[in-house]
Amino acid sequence: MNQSTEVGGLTDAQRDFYNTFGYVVLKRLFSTEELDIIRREFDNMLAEQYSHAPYDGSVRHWTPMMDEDTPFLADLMEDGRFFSVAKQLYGDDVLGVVVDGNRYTGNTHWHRDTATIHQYGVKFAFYLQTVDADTGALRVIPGTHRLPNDDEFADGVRAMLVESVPATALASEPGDVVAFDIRLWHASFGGSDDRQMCTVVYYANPKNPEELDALRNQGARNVEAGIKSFRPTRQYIYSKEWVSNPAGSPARQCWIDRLTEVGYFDAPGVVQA
Ligand SMILES: O=C(O)CCC(=O)C(=O)O
Repeated sequence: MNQSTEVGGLTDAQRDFYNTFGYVVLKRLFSTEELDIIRREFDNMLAEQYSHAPYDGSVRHWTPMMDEDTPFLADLMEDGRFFSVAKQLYGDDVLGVVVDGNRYTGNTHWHRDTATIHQYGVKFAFYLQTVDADTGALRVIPGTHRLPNDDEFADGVRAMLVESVPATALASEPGDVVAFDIRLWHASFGGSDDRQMCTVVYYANPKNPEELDALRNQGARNVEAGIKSFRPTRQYIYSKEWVSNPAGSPARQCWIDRLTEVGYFDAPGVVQA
Protein backbone atom coordinates (compact mmCIF):
# COMPACT_ATOMS: atom_id res chain seq x y z
CA MET A 1 0.00 0.00 0.00
CA ASN A 2 1.24 3.49 -0.83
CA GLN A 3 1.99 5.11 2.51
CA SER A 4 2.68 8.67 1.51
CA THR A 5 0.07 11.42 1.49
CA GLU A 6 -0.32 14.77 -0.21
CA VAL A 7 -2.20 17.82 1.04
CA GLY A 8 -5.18 16.21 -0.69
CA GLY A 9 -5.33 13.49 1.94
CA LEU A 10 -5.43 9.70 2.02
CA THR A 11 -5.96 7.44 -0.96
CA ASP A 12 -9.06 5.23 -0.89
CA ALA A 13 -6.86 2.25 0.03
CA GLN A 14 -5.31 4.12 2.95
CA ARG A 15 -8.73 5.24 4.15
CA ASP A 16 -10.14 1.70 3.94
CA PHE A 17 -7.13 0.36 5.81
CA TYR A 18 -7.55 2.99 8.56
CA ASN A 19 -11.27 2.36 8.89
CA THR A 20 -10.72 -1.39 9.14
CA PHE A 21 -7.61 -1.57 11.33
CA GLY A 22 -7.62 1.83 13.07
CA TYR A 23 -4.27 3.21 11.91
CA VAL A 24 -2.15 4.20 8.92
CA VAL A 25 1.54 5.10 8.61
CA LEU A 26 2.29 8.15 6.44
CA LYS A 27 5.88 8.24 5.20
CA ARG A 28 8.00 11.38 4.87
CA LEU A 29 5.40 14.00 5.70
CA PHE A 30 8.04 16.49 6.90
CA SER A 31 11.10 17.75 5.05
CA THR A 32 14.54 17.90 6.67
CA GLU A 33 14.20 21.69 7.01
CA GLU A 34 10.84 21.30 8.74
CA LEU A 35 12.29 18.69 11.09
CA ASP A 36 15.03 21.13 12.08
CA ILE A 37 12.39 23.72 12.96
CA ILE A 38 10.31 21.15 14.86
CA ARG A 39 13.34 20.04 16.89
CA ARG A 40 14.23 23.63 17.75
CA GLU A 41 10.71 24.49 18.90
CA PHE A 42 10.41 21.17 20.76
CA ASP A 43 13.70 21.61 22.66
CA ASN A 44 13.06 25.23 23.56
CA MET A 45 9.48 24.76 24.72
CA LEU A 46 10.14 21.66 26.81
CA ALA A 47 13.19 23.28 28.45
CA GLU A 48 11.08 26.35 29.25
CA GLN A 49 8.17 24.34 30.64
CA TYR A 50 10.40 22.19 32.82
CA SER A 51 13.02 24.67 34.05
CA HIS A 52 11.91 23.61 37.57
CA ALA A 53 12.58 19.89 36.83
CA PRO A 54 15.09 19.40 33.97
CA TYR A 55 14.71 16.11 32.13
CA ASP A 56 16.67 13.23 33.65
CA GLY A 57 14.99 10.28 31.93
CA SER A 58 13.03 9.17 34.98
CA VAL A 59 9.72 10.97 34.38
CA ARG A 60 7.90 11.81 31.15
CA HIS A 61 7.73 15.47 30.13
CA TRP A 62 4.74 16.79 28.20
CA THR A 63 3.44 20.16 27.14
CA PRO A 64 1.00 21.64 24.62
CA MET A 65 2.79 23.44 21.76
CA MET A 66 0.09 25.69 20.36
CA ASP A 67 1.22 29.25 21.00
CA GLU A 68 3.36 31.95 19.41
CA ASP A 69 6.60 30.54 20.87
CA THR A 70 6.20 27.35 18.79
CA PRO A 71 4.73 28.84 15.59
CA PHE A 72 5.48 25.94 13.24
CA LEU A 73 4.02 23.30 15.53
CA ALA A 74 1.09 25.55 16.48
CA ASP A 75 0.05 25.79 12.82
CA LEU A 76 0.00 22.04 12.22
CA MET A 77 -3.64 21.60 13.26
CA GLU A 78 -4.62 23.74 10.27
CA ASP A 79 -2.00 22.24 7.94
CA GLY A 80 -3.66 20.32 5.10
CA ARG A 81 -1.36 17.34 5.64
CA PHE A 82 -3.22 16.72 8.88
CA PHE A 83 -6.49 18.65 8.66
CA SER A 84 -7.58 17.20 5.29
CA VAL A 85 -6.90 13.68 6.52
CA ALA A 86 -8.80 14.30 9.78
CA LYS A 87 -11.75 15.65 7.75
CA GLN A 88 -11.68 12.63 5.43
CA LEU A 89 -11.78 10.28 8.40
CA TYR A 90 -14.23 12.01 10.77
CA GLY A 91 -16.11 14.55 8.63
CA ASP A 92 -15.67 18.22 7.68
CA ASP A 93 -16.80 19.31 11.15
CA VAL A 94 -13.94 17.47 12.91
CA LEU A 95 -12.49 19.46 15.85
CA GLY A 96 -8.80 20.36 16.13
CA VAL A 97 -7.90 19.83 19.77
CA VAL A 98 -4.19 19.86 20.54
CA VAL A 99 -0.59 19.85 19.34
CA ASP A 100 1.83 18.64 22.00
CA GLY A 101 5.40 17.50 22.63
CA ASN A 102 6.56 14.56 24.75
CA ARG A 103 9.77 13.11 26.11
CA TYR A 104 8.92 9.50 26.97
CA THR A 105 10.87 7.26 29.23
CA GLY A 106 10.81 3.45 28.87
CA ASN A 107 7.80 1.33 27.98
CA THR A 108 4.26 2.66 27.66
CA HIS A 109 1.64 0.19 28.82
CA TRP A 110 -1.49 -0.80 26.93
CA HIS A 111 -4.20 1.83 26.83
CA ARG A 112 -6.71 3.72 24.73
CA ASP A 113 -6.55 7.53 24.58
CA THR A 114 -10.20 7.83 25.50
CA ALA A 115 -12.29 6.71 28.45
CA THR A 116 -15.19 5.59 26.26
CA ILE A 117 -15.84 4.61 22.67
CA HIS A 118 -18.31 7.53 22.49
CA GLN A 119 -15.37 9.94 22.39
CA TYR A 120 -13.12 9.31 19.40
CA GLY A 121 -10.98 10.92 16.74
CA VAL A 122 -7.49 10.71 15.28
CA LYS A 123 -4.06 11.19 16.81
CA PHE A 124 -1.16 11.90 14.44
CA ALA A 125 2.09 10.97 16.21
CA PHE A 126 5.59 11.66 14.92
CA TYR A 127 8.76 10.54 16.61
CA LEU A 128 11.89 12.66 16.25
CA GLN A 129 14.16 9.59 16.37
CA THR A 130 14.11 6.31 14.45
CA VAL A 131 11.99 3.78 16.35
CA ASP A 132 11.32 0.12 15.62
CA ALA A 133 9.65 -2.84 17.31
CA ASP A 134 12.25 -3.11 20.08
CA THR A 135 13.21 0.55 20.40
CA GLY A 136 9.93 2.20 21.27
CA ALA A 137 7.85 2.20 18.08
CA LEU A 138 4.14 2.52 18.66
CA ARG A 139 2.54 -0.94 18.97
CA VAL A 140 -1.12 -1.27 18.09
CA ILE A 141 -3.66 -4.09 18.31
CA PRO A 142 -5.22 -3.73 14.84
CA GLY A 143 -8.98 -3.38 14.71
CA THR A 144 -9.48 -2.70 18.44
CA HIS A 145 -10.90 0.77 17.73
CA ARG A 146 -14.03 -1.25 16.83
CA LEU A 147 -14.25 -2.98 20.21
CA PRO A 148 -17.00 -1.77 22.56
CA ASN A 149 -16.22 -0.51 26.06
CA ASP A 150 -15.16 -3.84 27.59
CA ASP A 151 -13.76 -3.90 31.13
CA GLU A 152 -12.75 -7.54 30.93
CA PHE A 153 -10.67 -6.99 27.80
CA ALA A 154 -9.20 -3.81 29.31
CA ASP A 155 -8.21 -5.54 32.55
CA GLY A 156 -6.80 -8.49 30.64
CA VAL A 157 -4.60 -6.52 28.27
CA ARG A 158 -3.45 -4.04 30.92
CA ALA A 159 -2.27 -6.90 33.12
CA MET A 160 0.01 -8.31 30.41
CA LEU A 161 3.62 -7.48 29.66
CA VAL A 162 3.68 -5.07 26.73
CA GLU A 163 5.64 -7.52 24.61
CA SER A 164 3.33 -10.49 25.30
CA VAL A 165 0.33 -8.98 23.54
CA PRO A 166 -0.15 -9.86 19.84
CA ALA A 167 0.31 -6.53 18.12
CA THR A 168 1.85 -4.69 15.18
CA ALA A 169 4.83 -2.39 15.75
CA LEU A 170 4.77 0.72 13.54
CA ALA A 171 8.43 1.45 12.82
CA SER A 172 9.09 5.03 11.80
CA GLU A 173 11.86 7.41 10.78
CA PRO A 174 11.95 11.13 11.60
CA GLY A 175 9.53 12.78 9.15
CA ASP A 176 7.06 9.85 9.19
CA VAL A 177 3.69 10.17 10.90
CA VAL A 178 1.57 7.44 12.47
CA ALA A 179 -2.16 8.21 12.46
CA PHE A 180 -4.45 6.18 14.72
CA ASP A 181 -7.98 6.23 16.08
CA ILE A 182 -7.79 7.16 19.77
CA ARG A 183 -9.96 4.11 20.61
CA LEU A 184 -7.23 1.79 19.29
CA TRP A 185 -5.36 -0.10 22.04
CA HIS A 186 -1.69 0.91 21.85
CA ALA A 187 1.60 0.76 23.77
CA SER A 188 5.35 0.85 23.16
CA PHE A 189 8.25 -1.40 24.12
CA GLY A 190 11.99 -1.04 24.54
CA GLY A 191 12.24 2.69 23.89
CA SER A 192 15.10 4.81 25.15
CA ASP A 193 14.64 6.96 28.22
CA ASP A 194 14.41 10.02 25.99
CA ARG A 195 12.00 9.18 23.20
CA GLN A 196 10.85 12.42 21.62
CA MET A 197 7.44 12.61 20.01
CA CYS A 198 4.85 15.22 19.01
CA THR A 199 1.18 14.72 18.33
CA VAL A 200 -1.60 16.55 16.50
CA VAL A 201 -5.05 15.48 17.70
CA TYR A 202 -8.59 15.94 16.34
CA TYR A 203 -11.83 14.81 17.97
CA ALA A 204 -14.97 13.83 16.07
CA ASN A 205 -17.74 16.40 16.48
CA PRO A 206 -20.28 14.81 18.87
CA LYS A 207 -23.50 13.71 17.20
CA ASN A 208 -25.70 12.43 20.06
CA PRO A 209 -26.15 12.90 23.82
CA GLU A 210 -23.65 10.18 24.76
CA GLU A 211 -20.97 11.72 22.54
CA LEU A 212 -21.70 15.23 23.85
CA ASP A 213 -21.36 14.02 27.40
CA ALA A 214 -18.15 12.14 26.65
CA LEU A 215 -16.52 15.16 24.99
CA ARG A 216 -17.56 17.48 27.85
CA ASN A 217 -15.93 15.09 30.35
CA GLN A 218 -12.80 14.75 28.24
CA GLY A 219 -11.78 18.35 29.07
CA ALA A 220 -11.30 17.50 32.75
CA ARG A 221 -9.67 14.18 31.86
CA ASN A 222 -7.11 15.92 29.66
CA VAL A 223 -6.20 18.27 32.52
CA GLU A 224 -5.79 15.29 34.83
CA ALA A 225 -3.79 13.22 32.30
CA GLY A 226 -1.61 16.13 31.16
CA ILE A 227 -1.22 19.13 33.46
CA LYS A 228 -1.70 17.30 36.76
CA SER A 229 0.27 14.17 35.90
CA PHE A 230 3.29 15.69 34.19
CA ARG A 231 3.41 19.11 35.93
CA PRO A 232 4.72 21.49 33.29
CA THR A 233 5.00 25.13 34.42
CA ARG A 234 1.81 26.10 32.62
CA GLN A 235 -1.33 25.26 34.54
CA TYR A 236 -3.68 25.12 31.56
CA ILE A 237 -3.99 23.37 28.22
CA TYR A 238 -5.22 26.35 26.14
CA SER A 239 -3.79 29.85 26.63
CA LYS A 240 -6.13 32.85 26.63
CA GLU A 241 -4.28 33.91 23.49
CA TRP A 242 -5.14 30.64 21.71
CA VAL A 243 -8.85 30.89 22.50
CA SER A 244 -8.87 34.57 21.45
CA ASN A 245 -7.87 33.37 17.95
CA PRO A 246 -5.80 36.49 17.20
CA ALA A 247 -5.25 35.69 13.50
CA GLY A 248 -8.98 35.12 12.99
CA SER A 249 -8.58 31.60 11.66
CA PRO A 250 -12.03 30.42 10.52
CA ALA A 251 -11.20 26.77 11.26
CA ARG A 252 -9.95 27.52 14.77
CA GLN A 253 -13.02 29.68 15.43
CA CYS A 254 -15.35 26.80 14.48
CA TRP A 255 -13.48 24.49 16.88
CA ILE A 256 -13.55 27.05 19.72
CA ASP A 257 -17.27 27.76 19.22
CA ARG A 258 -18.23 24.11 19.24
CA LEU A 259 -15.95 23.15 22.15
CA THR A 260 -17.40 26.08 24.13
CA GLU A 261 -20.96 25.04 23.31
CA VAL A 262 -20.30 21.45 24.38
CA GLY A 263 -18.72 22.53 27.71
CA TYR A 264 -15.31 21.00 26.93
CA PHE A 265 -13.55 24.18 28.16
CA ASP A 266 -15.49 24.38 31.44
CA ALA A 267 -13.32 22.32 33.79
CA PRO A 268 -10.61 24.22 35.71
CA GLY A 269 -7.24 24.00 34.00
CA VAL A 270 -8.57 23.54 30.49
CA VAL A 271 -8.27 27.26 29.61
CA GLN A 272 -5.84 29.73 31.21
CA ALA A 273 -7.60 31.53 34.10
O1 LIG B 1 5.43 6.36 22.35
C1 LIG B 1 4.91 5.84 23.31
O2 LIG B 1 5.55 5.32 24.22
C2 LIG B 1 3.41 5.76 23.44
C3 LIG B 1 2.64 6.85 22.77
C4 LIG B 1 1.23 6.87 23.25
O3 LIG B 1 0.79 6.05 24.00
C5 LIG B 1 0.31 7.91 22.82
O4 LIG B 1 0.69 8.79 22.04
O5 LIG B 1 -0.85 7.88 23.26
